[in-house]
Amino acid sequence: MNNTVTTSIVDDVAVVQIDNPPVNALSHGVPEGLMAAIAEAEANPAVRAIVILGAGRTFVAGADIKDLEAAAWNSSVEPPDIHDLLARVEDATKPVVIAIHGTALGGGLELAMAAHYRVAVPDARVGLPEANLGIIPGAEGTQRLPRLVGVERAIDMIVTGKLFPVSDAHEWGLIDHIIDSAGRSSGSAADALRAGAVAFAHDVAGRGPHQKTRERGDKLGTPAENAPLFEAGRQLAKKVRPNQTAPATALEAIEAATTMPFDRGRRRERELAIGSVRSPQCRALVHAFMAERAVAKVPGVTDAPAAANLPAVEEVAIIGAGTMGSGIAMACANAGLRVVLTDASQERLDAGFAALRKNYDSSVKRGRLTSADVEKRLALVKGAVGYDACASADVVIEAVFEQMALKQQIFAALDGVAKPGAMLATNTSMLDIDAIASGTRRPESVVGLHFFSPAHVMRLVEIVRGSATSVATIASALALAKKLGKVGVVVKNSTGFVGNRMMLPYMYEAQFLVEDGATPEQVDRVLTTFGMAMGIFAVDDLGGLDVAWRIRKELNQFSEPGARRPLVADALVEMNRLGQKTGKGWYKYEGGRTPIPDADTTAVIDRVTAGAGIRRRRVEDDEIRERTIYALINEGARLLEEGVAMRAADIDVIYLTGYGFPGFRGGPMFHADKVGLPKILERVSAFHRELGERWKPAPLLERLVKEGRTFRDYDAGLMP
Ligand code: 3H9
Repeated sequence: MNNTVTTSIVDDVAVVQIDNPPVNALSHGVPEGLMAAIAEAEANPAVRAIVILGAGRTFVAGADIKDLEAAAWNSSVEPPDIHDLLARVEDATKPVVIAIHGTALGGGLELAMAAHYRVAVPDARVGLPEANLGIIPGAEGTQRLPRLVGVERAIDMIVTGKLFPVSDAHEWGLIDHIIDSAGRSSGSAADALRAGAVAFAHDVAGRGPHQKTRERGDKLGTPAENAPLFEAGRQLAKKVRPNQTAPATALEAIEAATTMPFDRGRRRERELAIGSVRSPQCRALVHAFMAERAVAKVPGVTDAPAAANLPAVEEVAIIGAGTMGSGIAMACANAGLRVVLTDASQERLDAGFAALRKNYDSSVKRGRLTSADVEKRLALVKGAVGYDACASADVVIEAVFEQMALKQQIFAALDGVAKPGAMLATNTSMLDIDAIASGTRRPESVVGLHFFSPAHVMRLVEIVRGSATSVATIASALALAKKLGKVGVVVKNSTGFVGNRMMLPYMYEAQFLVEDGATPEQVDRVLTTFGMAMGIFAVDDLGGLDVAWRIRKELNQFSEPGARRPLVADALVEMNRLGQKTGKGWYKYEGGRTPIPDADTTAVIDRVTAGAGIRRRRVEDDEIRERTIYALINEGARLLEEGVAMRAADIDVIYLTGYGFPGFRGGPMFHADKVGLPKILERVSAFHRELGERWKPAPLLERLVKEGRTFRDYDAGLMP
């Protein structure tokens, strides 16, 4: 036995506990420990049943993702294989009961399905989220799940990768018993789980024989019954995971469960699982998982003494009840924080509350919240005109127009109102944090919290560190993002920070491609085929063409001699074709949100380019993909070198969580490594020669190529 698995005997039940923080992953040593514990319990005549449970916050979150990562990158490393453990559990001579709290995920649920019984506390959840990592459930999950819940449900669980409440799982036959601790007057939830599981195990010990899942076939259906279910599964995969390979592979494995005896089926699953682990998509998605967790750790901030004792955040004041302000209010109320939403007039405040109410109503319509939930959340939000109501807030978030003078005026006023130590945040997406902070006597408390629209939905928050922002303020901002269920990425103050600074060259390159001869719909098709959630022209129409137009003016962009200006975009704004809000932009909209290609846009493009002497030509899809995606990457390399982004992986997280970059490509910088930096540099250099200075290769890109290194090496500190 090892120290991650320990056994205690309670009455006639052996309680085997897995203690492998933080989430009891099945790392090396855990399966071995469990097998030894089962052998010992079988040999002990005083034991009649075995309970397996997890210590700490959860049951088992699956295979250790670090082991998966090692196997994904190195073909001489075997992917985790727990077949021996599963067989040992299922063939145990005494009944094995798995007791679930927190979550049973991936290999954790697969272990549970090999046991004879599964019990859980009411708030536990279960799922097979392997597809999120680009792999299939490879510990016999594709074989046992359809036996327990039927083929249709198994397909849904595995393709979506969703987590389900145990009440559902109980209904489907996946969980045998829910431990109701409501009547208990004392003791912790862990005590309730342990006591409930022991009582259940004691009870079933006398019953026998104990069903082995692998011997069941009653829910597997016939080929004729299953054919339409697999077809529906393929359609579902296309819809929820477009371009991803793991769901189709998983369907093949589930199909094997329905056509082969268990042992052959599980061998087929293993072959398919190994293929999925070795896939580029697995590498990319595991990178995305790890990177998302790595951004929460900022050297010099989260490990600093100041981060150990942060003041609690209970109340947030928001200045500006527009789209962003009311979205942020909703995000805060959803996290249980008290909110004071303020604006300069009652009229604007009323509009903000109306927007808040509308968003909540749509959550109710979609079945995400009950009316009672909504009322509880709305009760947390109070309205006020003027700044005085910000006095009791722990955090003040300014979310007004992008106008420096107005923001400076607000921060100066806040200085006199906000309580000492309060975080003073601005939701600016472009402006200089230091200039905003300069009007206060407490620039150390000023930070950028760049939320993305709609703020109650989008997961990304860029946390912008000004030159005076204190370590405690940054640490508090990270903690706040986590509390809101968002991914906070710390970046340095710079025009457009990371996300928007990369976005502009990407967007303008797309516009130049259209001027050169492509169409908006061709560019958008190439980008969505690449995997972007939306095409850039559809995005521009959604946000409004006037946004970038204002930025062009405010920043005096394209003023350097010889710079190419986006002429068509300017012309569309001048014609008041601002996008969805005016019914026309790059596309036209007929009442809905669906972009429809518009002959009038083509006419504008023809007129403007002819006037500028641009000879339009046929533009191939490859050129579109390279000029847009490589523009992102080249700018990303500059941001890294300037220290605006700390790590290449931070840029990836920003693009994955805020800009619709496809997870299965791991983010722009990860994608660059995969394409190969020499190839990227070669194309960027060619564009530099053909298209001008905007394509000047980033010095870091040149350096990495010269040294034969990647962005991943750069992050690992592997620079010579
Ligand atoms: C699998 O099981 C394959 C099988 O089919 C075949 C096997 C033979 N391993 O997310 P959090 C770490 S594939 C290692 O911030 P939360 C995470 O890195 C696996 N580490 O917490 C972080 O570390 P740190 C299928 C893991 O409360 C810490 O735990 N399973 C693993 O918001 C806290 O994580 C999954 O895909 C792991 N499996 O959410 C489940 N999981 O503190 C993936 C987490 O150093 N995990 N860590 O930054 C999750 O969905 C969430 O982490 C969970 C907790 C819901 C568990």
